[in-house]
Amino acid sequence: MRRQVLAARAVFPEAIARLREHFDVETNDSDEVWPQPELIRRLQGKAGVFVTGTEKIDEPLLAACPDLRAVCSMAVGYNNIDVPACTSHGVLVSNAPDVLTETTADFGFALMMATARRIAESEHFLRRGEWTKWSVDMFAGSDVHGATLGVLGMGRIGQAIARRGALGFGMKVLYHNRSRLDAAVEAQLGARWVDKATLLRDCDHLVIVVPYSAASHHLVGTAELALMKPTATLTNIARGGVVDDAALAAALRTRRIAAAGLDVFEGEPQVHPALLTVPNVVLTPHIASASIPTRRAMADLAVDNLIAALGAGPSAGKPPTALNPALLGHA
Ligand code: 8YV
Repeated sequence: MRRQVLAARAVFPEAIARLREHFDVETNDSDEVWPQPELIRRLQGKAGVFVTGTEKIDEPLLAACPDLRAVCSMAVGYNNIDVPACTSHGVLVSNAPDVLTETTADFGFALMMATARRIAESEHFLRRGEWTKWSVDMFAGSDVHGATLGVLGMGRIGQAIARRGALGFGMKVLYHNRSRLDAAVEAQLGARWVDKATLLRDCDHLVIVVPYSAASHHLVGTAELALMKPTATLTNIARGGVVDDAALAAALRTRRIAAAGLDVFEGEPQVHPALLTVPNVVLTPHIASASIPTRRAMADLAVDNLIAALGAGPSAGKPPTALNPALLGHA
């Protein structure tokens, strides 16, 4: 009998077709995020599930879905999945690293530049019909080239941003990360490790790229914003919750820092109302990885993982990007 899997969000038809070569597939054609009881109900009898960053896979769900053997996500961040709980239930988990690194770094850089050069704010001004004359300091922002870039979180995406800054824009690159990079990698990126306070104090443009966890909750709040230059910008492409959005909105309103670019929010898709009222912030709806080729590659990688995790396809038993590979062979 063919095994059953669930695709918990709508995804490219080609990805679903690949799953259908091996499994009976239930899809989410309305693409609504199912409430937890509904997700649990639909997972009954399913051996695997294709998820995105919007599904919560936790202990109660796992306890209620005893047939589940694989949870394969098309996101690189997996704070929505309790991996240790999955492991203890014998459920293989995979994420989607690497395929989105460069696309996400492009977007982080674009958001940082839009923030520094006040692109959204000036566009809104133009659309409102308020542009009646040129003036010398109209929407004058700060330079990106030659400035000091601060990267908070130096994983794959952080490194790709550092490379863009150093090689493309002649930026001085500082970074803070729990673990330091090898000296050779630091030299290649032209990046220097500093403690978090020094990073906040010395950078002109802070880009946040740390994964969300209890340890990174509100990593940047009032105290950290107080250390930054009043001319500095902050860009968050990591996860909502890494930045205290209320504190950031206050810092933007009082011009404690110059501007911010945000692609992720606490409680998204809700956005802190105070952020919607300050002009010096560029807001985007969690789209840093959203180029068509990259979203296809992310979906394909999740499908590869799901097929292999459930013992089918050419890589049967060897899902390429498993997060709890100790379970391999038990799927
Ligand atoms: C995704 C992301 O768009 O990969 C991640 O961790 O945050 C984004 O690339 C989203 O989570 C897809 O589910």
